Amino acid sequence: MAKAFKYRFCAGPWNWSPGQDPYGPTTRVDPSFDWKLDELKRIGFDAMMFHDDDAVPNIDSKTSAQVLKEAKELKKRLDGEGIVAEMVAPRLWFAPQTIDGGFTSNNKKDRQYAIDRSKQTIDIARVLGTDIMVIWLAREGTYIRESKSGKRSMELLVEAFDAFLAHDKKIRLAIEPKPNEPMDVAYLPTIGHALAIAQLTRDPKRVGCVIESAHGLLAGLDPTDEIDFAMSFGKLWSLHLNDQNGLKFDQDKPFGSNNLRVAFNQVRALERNGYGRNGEFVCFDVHPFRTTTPDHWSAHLENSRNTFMHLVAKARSFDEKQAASFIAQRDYQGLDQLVIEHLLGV
Ligand code: XUL
Ligand code: MN
Repeated sequence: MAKAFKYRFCAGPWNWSPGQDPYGPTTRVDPSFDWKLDELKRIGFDAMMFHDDDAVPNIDSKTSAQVLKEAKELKKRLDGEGIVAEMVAPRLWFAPQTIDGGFTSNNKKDRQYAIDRSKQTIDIARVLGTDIMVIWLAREGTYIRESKSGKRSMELLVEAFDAFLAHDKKIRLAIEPKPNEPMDVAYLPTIGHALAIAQLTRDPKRVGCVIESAHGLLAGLDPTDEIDFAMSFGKLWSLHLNDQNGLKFDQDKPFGSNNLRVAFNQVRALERNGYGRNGEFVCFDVHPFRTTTPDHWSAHLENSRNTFMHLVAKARSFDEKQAASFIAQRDYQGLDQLVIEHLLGV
């Protein structure tokens, strides 16, 4: 474990959300992009992740030339501030064309909209200097399973991914799986599904994944296993750390907020596997609590980073020799208490 290694941190503009939920309106006035960029710098983060319409607002009302012009202006702006664009993701789930899904919609014209918009996202990524397009397959699934053929949906996903890989010889597709919400049941619910479908594409090496802790938990999995699995394939290209209290709506809680031990194990896996050594960023896909006032508007990000760094220290100071000895004796009771007391600092 190289102790001098410095993690680099990242967040998206949507992580300063203004407090709305399905049952109530915003509780804070949405700040400007400039404010968010200043705030990202103030808290010492290194990179910003973008949806296509974070990079170019009202994107569907603009021509391709206008979109690229604005992307170039943004790139200049980011360079001036010393901030890297970590990835760009097509925000397909807001558009009227995607109410029945994007790439797996039952309507051919609407599927084409999803493909064209994603190709444009790749063009934006190229301008912003990142080779990662994150694909969260928000509406690729069903409300009732009889409405689509699962096998046909897989073919449509592969067709779309192949179109993206052909559109740009350098782009890497990072699939962000999530098992449900907004759909009842999603296609590609786990990292295993994401990496399996990669094998059906024209260039499996350029199809990998991003893990979000909460999404793994929603699938009933331990996100640590998702990390280890993806990193066994060399395919964990980004990371959305956060937390989640059981199987309910996607909570995007601060990292470690709900289960410190699960967070510790995620950090330990990242340390063991050398996450970040190929330039990957640690992103926090977290949201402020609805009650947050504007003067604490970045606390969830700073706290997530602080918790992460405390857990890095805990991972590095964990008594591996003692742990190995418990493992050799199959004394998992002893190992269990070793972890608990280490986390408690006693
Ligand atoms: C949704 C989610 C998205 C993606 C980016 O649950 O996590 O914000 O991370 O599209
Ligand atoms: Mn995410």
